[in-house]
Amino acid sequence: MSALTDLIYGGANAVAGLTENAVNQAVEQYGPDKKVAFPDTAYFLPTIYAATGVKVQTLGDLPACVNVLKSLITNKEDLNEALNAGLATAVGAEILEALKYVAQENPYAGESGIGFVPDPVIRSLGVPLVTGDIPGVAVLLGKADCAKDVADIVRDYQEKGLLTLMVGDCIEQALENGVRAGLEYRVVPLGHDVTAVTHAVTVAIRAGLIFGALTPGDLPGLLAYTKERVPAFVNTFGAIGPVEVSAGAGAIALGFPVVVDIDLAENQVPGALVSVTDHGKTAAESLHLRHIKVKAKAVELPVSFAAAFEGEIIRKGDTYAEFSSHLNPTCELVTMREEESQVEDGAIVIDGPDIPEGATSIVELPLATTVEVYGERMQKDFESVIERKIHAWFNYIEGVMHTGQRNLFRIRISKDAWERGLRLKHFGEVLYSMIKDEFGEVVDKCAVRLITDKAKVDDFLQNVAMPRYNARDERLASLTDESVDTFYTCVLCQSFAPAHCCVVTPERLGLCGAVSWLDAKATKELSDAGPSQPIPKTGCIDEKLGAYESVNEIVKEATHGAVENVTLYSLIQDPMTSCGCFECICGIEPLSNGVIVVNREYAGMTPTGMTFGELASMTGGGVQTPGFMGHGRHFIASRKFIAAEGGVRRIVWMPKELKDDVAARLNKTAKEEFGIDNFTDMIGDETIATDPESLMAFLTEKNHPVLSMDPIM
Ligand code: SF4
Ligand code: NI
Ligand code: CU1
Repeated sequence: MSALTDLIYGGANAVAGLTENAVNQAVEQYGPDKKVAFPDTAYFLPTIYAATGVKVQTLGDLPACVNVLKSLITNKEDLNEALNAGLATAVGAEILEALKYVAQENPYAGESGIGFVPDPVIRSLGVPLVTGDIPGVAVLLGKADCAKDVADIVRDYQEKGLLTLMVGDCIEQALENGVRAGLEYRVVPLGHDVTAVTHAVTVAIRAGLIFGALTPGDLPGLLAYTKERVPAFVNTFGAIGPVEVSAGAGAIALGFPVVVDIDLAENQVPGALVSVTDHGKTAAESLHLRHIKVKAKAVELPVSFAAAFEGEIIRKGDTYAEFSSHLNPTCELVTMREEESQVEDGAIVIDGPDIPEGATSIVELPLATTVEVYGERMQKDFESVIERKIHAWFNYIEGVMHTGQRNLFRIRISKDAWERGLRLKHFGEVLYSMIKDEFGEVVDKCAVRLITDKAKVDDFLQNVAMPRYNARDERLASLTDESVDTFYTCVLCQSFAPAHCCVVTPERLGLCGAVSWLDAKATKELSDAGPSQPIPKTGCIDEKLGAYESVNEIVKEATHGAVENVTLYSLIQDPMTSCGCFECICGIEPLSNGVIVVNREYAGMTPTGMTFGELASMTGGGVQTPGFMGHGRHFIASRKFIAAEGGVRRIVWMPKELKDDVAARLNKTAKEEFGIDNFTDMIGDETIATDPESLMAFLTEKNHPVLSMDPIM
């Protein structure tokens, strides 16, 4: 037997033995009826569920899984057979980790790792993955001979936008060398035991279940999905024993190349298991092996500039300078100019005092971030599309936090970034470079002026920015589905959900919440063959349902025949499909005859008896599930929200945070469309009821309009 297959089988057999013992012991200790589950998932033990279709719910379900696991270990001298044994190791690790959750409610409390990654987190990664903001996922395992090397590699991945998942002592090695960890930094420590690698594996597997509409039990389908659609790879550090090698074999079986930092000599498997002994080359070689392309950086700064820093929070005590609407006039505005000569391309001007050097307390300044663009194909409608990106771009700067938009925002620059040389002019460079990079098709010329003179900011805010915001709001309010003759598709999510297509209309944004009709229109202008294509509004079949021949035709084509009929406004009749990254889901609440709406962030129970995760698992992967539908937050207050079933009047329950967030707009819609006052006061939330009976009592007390409506189905 070759040394490699020898090692794989050795590890797989060892894990199988450990798993069998642990399962027997747990059954003995807790009894076969004891529940076993990972937190916040609708996919049971995901590897077992996806590979075999078995829904493990109690300890008594596990012995049969152990037998399946053992049957995968054939000990035959053949690399593919050995890779299957690697899958057995993955299953064993999953069971061993699940048993930790039987013994303790949160076995990872007090650990530097987070353990199991909940479903909503995976859903939230959908959009950045499809847009290439997260170009790939790195799984780091083990302990390197040099801690600083690990930190350098993680930082390299971070700067390239990758998501890094870490298992083992490499976690401390990175943290001790200044790497900041957390989902917001795209660096997530999973745990120290080698079995914690299962928490990386199930992320890939659930991606298939959530977005790919995989049939549980379809193992070949699963392996094809992870290989083709999940851009992950593994780096191991330090000496690796049989267990690590067999876990690596499992990764290879899923299509993820493994780069080790020891010399494997003839045991390497080209394209799949590779030795890179120079840590300086680990990252580049890994990306090459997985064919991950990283967008070239459009801008050079004294600090990092990457999507990985988007969620970074800068506390007051760490702040060097701040531009805050609470203390000073502020605004940001992108305006289009009609004449080429009006815009001096590349001009970056600071109009007013710059941030002073050597300040001993927080510098507070006014700021008007003004951008003027000219382009032959530029349209006024694209101003807001570009302007909204300022938030993301400024946040990409390491050591900078941006919240808010328009005339209400706060920007903080950290002391650390300041010391490293970040200055105000760099903000101008970021805007110029990113606008040229992302909007080059429509922007020929671009000039940035950062106004910090208080009187000038005030003047600009009152006389230029506010009137422009108001004009845009009027335009948006007049943009209805009736007023336009074109809708748009968005198929960006097809890289994960091949059968999914969003139809974006002025009153119905994409379900991820990130693509409005204006965005889709701009996307079409930016890239002719891109993810958004126009749908002429022709061949109306049923106005109330929002059924159009043209929509059906184009969606059918865009989904390669997977979806034949789609309505724009119905939850029941051919509802729009879901990919998996929806912000909210709505579903029928049968007792009240209404619908509940739940957002991804809400982890508690709903009156349907299902959590967000469980509801979400009912739809996704481009499948139509009448009665359940993913949608964007903003859609809730739309006149078109399930208009075919009677509109927003059907909403009977929302988590409190969501209800409060949409209250003003939702109340306005309810009043305008149905003459209902203070509608949200009639809608339940988790502080009122989480079961249908108490909810019903509340609705009756409030005389909720749904009580006098026709049955929803
Ligand atoms: Fe994905 Fe739809 Fe959002 Fe496009 S609009 S990114 S397809 S969820
Ligand atoms: Ni290659
Ligand atoms: Cu999506």
